[in-house]
Amino acid sequence: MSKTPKHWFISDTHFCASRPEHIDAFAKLCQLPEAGDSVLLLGDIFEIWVSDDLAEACDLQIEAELKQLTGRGVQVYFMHGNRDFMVGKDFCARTACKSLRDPSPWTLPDGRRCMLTHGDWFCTDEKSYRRYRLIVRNPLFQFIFRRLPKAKRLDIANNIRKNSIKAHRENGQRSYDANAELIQHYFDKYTEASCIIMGHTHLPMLHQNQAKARMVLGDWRDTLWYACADQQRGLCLFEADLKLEQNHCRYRLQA
Ligand SMILES: [Mn+2]
Repeated sequence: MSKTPKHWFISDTHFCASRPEHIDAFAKLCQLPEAGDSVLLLGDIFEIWVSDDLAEACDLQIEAELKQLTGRGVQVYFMHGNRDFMVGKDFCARTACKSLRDPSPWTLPDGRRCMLTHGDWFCTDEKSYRRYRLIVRNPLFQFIFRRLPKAKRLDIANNIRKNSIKAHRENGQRSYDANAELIQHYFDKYTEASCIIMGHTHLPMLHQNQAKARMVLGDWRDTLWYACADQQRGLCLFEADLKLEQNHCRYRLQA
């Protein structure tokens, strides 16, 4: 008898060498999905990704976990965030992850139609970031960037990282939330979905407005966030400790 599949959603883990406990936690989390389940990585999984040929040791540990997941029959999908938008074909070939466009439609096990997105394009209140996004997501920029020498690429990446940290400090949290009008407009005009699942803002929450819902996944710091959907329970957003010993369903969208 086949069991009903589960769908797992994770974003904004920002994996980097300075937080090895997050990498250990990810290895534990990867034990939970079973063959036939889907894992959806919705952006900013890596703190920074310069190019597939410059993956660092901690990145390779994550790749190994993903390869192990896909190797035992779990479908893993990778969507770019604003930190790891340079993840490319070689990464997908090494891990057997499928790349997922932003946004992408998705149907949960209970039949609910969703829209998956990293979510940064909903954060329109932040002008300098909008300009940055137009440049770095441009295919011509990426074409040129990939052909620069390694040292130059690392240099540019480090500058991007520094500016991003600086912008966070100067703007504070507020301007980073999604634009509510834009979300409403998107629901009204551009999608049949009744639910958006997104990350990016680091403000984990289930927003519900009549029949429409928006689940925002959380980032990984002193606790971990992930969502899991199945046929019976609907979609739950969990917060767990770093050892994954205590998992609490903080928000739930009923099936
Ligand atoms: Mn982001």
